[in-house]
Order: sequence, then structure tokens, then C-alpha cells
Amino acid sequence: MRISGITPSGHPQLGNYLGAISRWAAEGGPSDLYFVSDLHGMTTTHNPAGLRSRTSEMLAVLIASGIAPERVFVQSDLARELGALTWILECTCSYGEAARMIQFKEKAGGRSGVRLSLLTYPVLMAADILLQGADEVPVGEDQQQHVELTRALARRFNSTYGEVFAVPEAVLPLTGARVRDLADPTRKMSKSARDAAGVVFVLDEPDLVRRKIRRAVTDAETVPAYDPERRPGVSNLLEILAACSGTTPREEAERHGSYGALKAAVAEAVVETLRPIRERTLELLADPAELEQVRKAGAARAADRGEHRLSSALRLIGAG
Ligand code: AQP
Repeated sequence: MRISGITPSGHPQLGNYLGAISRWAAEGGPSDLYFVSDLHGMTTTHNPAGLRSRTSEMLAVLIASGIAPERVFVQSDLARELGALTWILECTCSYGEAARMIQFKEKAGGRSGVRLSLLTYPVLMAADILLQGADEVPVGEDQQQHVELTRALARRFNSTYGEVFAVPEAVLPLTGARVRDLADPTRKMSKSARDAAGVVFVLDEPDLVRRKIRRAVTDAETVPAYDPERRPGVSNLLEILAACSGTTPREEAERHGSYGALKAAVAEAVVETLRPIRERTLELLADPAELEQVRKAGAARAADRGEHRLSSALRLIGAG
């Protein structure tokens, strides 16, 4: 069984959709379970109302994109179970192991007021994976060290207290296009980018999408060519267009004779790709009853799936 999460650290953006969510929604998608990891969205200063609304928005986008509702849940709906399991796993983890995580060093390095949760969030991630009994976790390179930690904790718990957890493996995710920021194509498009000018959000109005794409940074040339190294801006536009159209960036480069024509085609392709997702998401958010129902059922299923592992772990560690 495979599990994938997405953090509502910002509004879902085109890169999340083309690179991950659209794959998740496709037949034979990479995972069996998808969750909105809102608890991971509070390891740095956050706004509670904003987090709550972004969590609903992310859940709505997952459903609107076509992921089966029975595969989806929200992490905080399992806060009690995950809190208990995280504590058990923290009692299985050394401080040194957690402090070695590269992401922690990068994000905490030299800063004051760092939340303890920034150090311990990989243990919560281990709890996400181990509670559900996942044996494979599709993750990018930046998360592989966290899956390694999860494996170490599962093995250690099993050998010290008794067999409870499947030892998961990190597998390469089936990813779609890598989308770059339109205003700074040397960076990837990110939902938490400081400047929204280069980020197309799934819920942006079509005219705003067109405007952002029209203003996308390119280079001093005038005719499109696919050369990600030397011409990252125009290559990014070609990749986006190819991902939306089911073609290749090189085919798209041949099809469009000027940057103006290319940008117009990219804008229309993106608007049309996002249109049904945007419309369905807005419908779901306008009448929260359906989303509430999906959320409740997802939480019940996820809690059921993990219940025996949590109660066994508590009992074996001497607590239940
Ligand atoms: N620009 C991107 N192109 C392709 N895929 C992308 N993903 C994110 N950005 C792009 C994919 O979206 C999935 C979920 O992302 P995540 O929540 O795990 O966080 P992330 O990768 O860190 O995404 P963001 O949008 O950049 O968030 P922030 O700003 O919080 O760091 C992943 O499968 C990811 O590869």
C-alpha cells in the first residue's frame, strides 16, 4: 500500500497539479491513499484561519481533480491517533537522529524561535506512514532521508517491543512536468512563494492566469526553442504547454513562431486545463456539506485502518 501527502502551506498551484495531483487522479495513480497534511503546515508561524481554509481548499482540489473520495483524508482528523503514535516513535528516536535531518538543518540553521515541531516533524511523517501500514512511499529526493528515518524507527520498534509496523520503502514517484516560477524560472513554482506574480494558482481567475503568463520572463530571443539550461523561461512555457496538451516541448517549439503566439497558446491551454478543476472546487467550497461528508468518511476509514497498530504499539510499549 502506498501513501502520499500534500501540505496546505499555500494555495495549490499549477506545479502541484501538473507535477503531482493530475497523476494522482489518473488510472493506476502512484498511491492508494492521499492526505492533506495540515499538521505539517504549522511547523513555522502560521495563521489558524488561513490553514483551515487552505486545508478545505486542498481537499476540494484533490476531489475536483478526480481522486476517488474514498482514497482521501485530512491528517488533523487523525490528530489524536497521530499524536499518540508520534510520541511513541519519539520515544524510539534519538535526538541526534532527528537533528541530522538535512531539511531541519536547512530550515532551522541560524534562526531564532525555531519551533520544536520543525525538529520532530519527520517523526510525525513516520507516524503518518506507519499508522496506515504503507509499505511504499513515493517521495522526491528531499524526503528520502525522512523515509529512511521512518524505516529505522519501524525496525527499532519492532525489534525492541514486538512486530507491529511494516517497514516502508521510498519509491520514485511517477511525476509529471517540473514547473518553474514564471517570474524567476531558475526556481520551481511553489505554493509558498513570497511573490505570487510567477505562480499560477489552481483557483486563479482565467484573466489573472492569462496576465501572469503574458508577463512570464523569457529571454532576449524571439523564436521559441526548447533549451532548459540556457533558455529556462521559454523552456518552462513549452513544458507547461506540452503537459497541458499531451505533446512534447520540442513539438510545441516547432508549432509556435513567436514568443507572443507561444504565450497566448500556453495561457489558453492552462486556463482550459484548470477550468473544470477550478469550477468543481468552487462548487465544493460553496456547499461544504459534500466535502464535510468526504472528510468524515475519510477520517473514519483512516482511523480504522490504523487502530490495531496504535493499540498494539501502546500495549507493547507498556502503555495500554
Ligand atoms: N513546481 C512544481 N512542479 C512539479 N511538481 C511540483 N510539486 C510541487 N511543486 C511542483 C509537487 O507537488 C506535490 C506536493 O507538494 P508538497 O506539498 O509536498 O510540497 P512541495 O513539493 O514543497 O510543493 P510546493 O508547492 O513547492 O510547496 P512549498 O511552497 O510549501 O514548498 C509533490 O509531489 C511535489 O513534487
